Amino acid sequence: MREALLQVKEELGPEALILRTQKIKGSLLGGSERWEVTAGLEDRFFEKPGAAKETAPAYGPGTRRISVVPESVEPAPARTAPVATEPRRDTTSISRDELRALQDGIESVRRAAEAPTQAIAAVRQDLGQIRSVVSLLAEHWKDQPGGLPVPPEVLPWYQQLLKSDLAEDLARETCQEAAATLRETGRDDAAWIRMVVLRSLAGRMPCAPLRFAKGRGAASKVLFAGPTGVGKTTTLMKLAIRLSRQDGLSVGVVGCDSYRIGAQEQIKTFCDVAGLPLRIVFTDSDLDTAIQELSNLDVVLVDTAGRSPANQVHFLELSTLVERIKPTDLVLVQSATTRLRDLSSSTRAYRDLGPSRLVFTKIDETDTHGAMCTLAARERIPVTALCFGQEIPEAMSEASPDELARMLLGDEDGQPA
Ligand SMILES: Nc1nc2c(ncn2[C@@H]2O[C@H](COP(=O)(O)OP(=O)(O)OP(=O)(O)O)[C@@H](O)[C@H]2O)c(=O)[nH]1
Ligand SMILES: [Mg+2]
Repeated sequence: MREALLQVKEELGPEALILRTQKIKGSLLGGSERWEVTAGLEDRFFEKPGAAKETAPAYGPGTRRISVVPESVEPAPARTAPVATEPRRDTTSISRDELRALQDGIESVRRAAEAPTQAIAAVRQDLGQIRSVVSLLAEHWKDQPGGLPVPPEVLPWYQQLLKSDLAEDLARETCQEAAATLRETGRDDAAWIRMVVLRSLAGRMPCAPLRFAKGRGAASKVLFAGPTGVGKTTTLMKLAIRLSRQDGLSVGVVGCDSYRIGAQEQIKTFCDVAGLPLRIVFTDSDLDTAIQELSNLDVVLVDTAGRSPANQVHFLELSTLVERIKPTDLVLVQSATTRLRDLSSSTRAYRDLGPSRLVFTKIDETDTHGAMCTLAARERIPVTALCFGQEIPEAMSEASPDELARMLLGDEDGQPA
């Protein structure tokens, strides 16, 4: 019986329906006992799209009658007799084992037939849930003054930007501008929508490299400032190596951090290894001398102690230092792991010192980069470099608007998560 059912599945597939099973006894002339299973497929499996429905019985075209002789009861000599003779059928007697085998077989065929149906049911259920979430969202936005914040075609990107912690007003303006461009171009395929959103976002990200002239005779002075422990000294070291090794500039370092234990060791070890001239300063006159001595180099990088903007005495010291050095560029270093509120308040405090560039560090330590992008866009201080690790100088790249935008939107061919 099992063999017959397996043959049914093999010939007609898992959709096969068992119409009838019958045990056929062997005849006196030598025919062996066997099972006959009549199975069929619904007409839909045979219809061509658009073909007129026939009046044939529902299981007509695919119906098969399959007879199987059970191995255990096959008598060897019976083979000699012609099998063309119609066997005598007895549909009344069936053993308990045979009945169980029959039920098992029917059950396995039923399960096989139901498997795709269950998968479709699961997808339907998921779709139903998604639909109800979307309608809940739409309901929520409907009650907001003005309805949806952005047109529906860019709504998923708007949500993606919010998820990456970009400020709501920036996300909304970005997507509204993108939607206006989409309307103008008349294209609405997914890749194009992403491109237009990326352009709109990149346009809000101010970036500018730091470039220095060679052999000018007067050193450009670049001062690094920022909150404690954000990676000022590490960034300075990365830049020092880049400028000296890659750009071929003569670079000197001034260490002004006499505050933190180990700060001088840190920068001294680095300069020894990198072969760069270093001056450690403690007093104003030390500072004047150091700057004077290194003034014939192309670039002098000045490391300062981390200062909390909340500590007014420390901050005053830093202001005095900046006044004295009059740096060509003041690089404000901020960590990408800091939340927007703190980034904004500390940047506001450093504003008075006139930062000309921003560097974001520790990008490797967070997946959400919206806060730092919001800061750059709002403060309009050009971002010059992005640092994403402790390795010197590898873990640093020049910042570009496209790169910042991609950090929020995800991969090239990706869609909103
Ligand atoms: N993961 C990661 N760690 C970094 C990055 N930049 C710096 N660090 C690490 O952060 C720690 C502090 O770095 P420093 O360069 O000493 O920071 P700082 O701002 O000079 O610190 P203070 O001078 O004490 O204010 C060190 O362990 C660095 O290796 C970065 O981009 N990613
Ligand atoms: Mg430091």
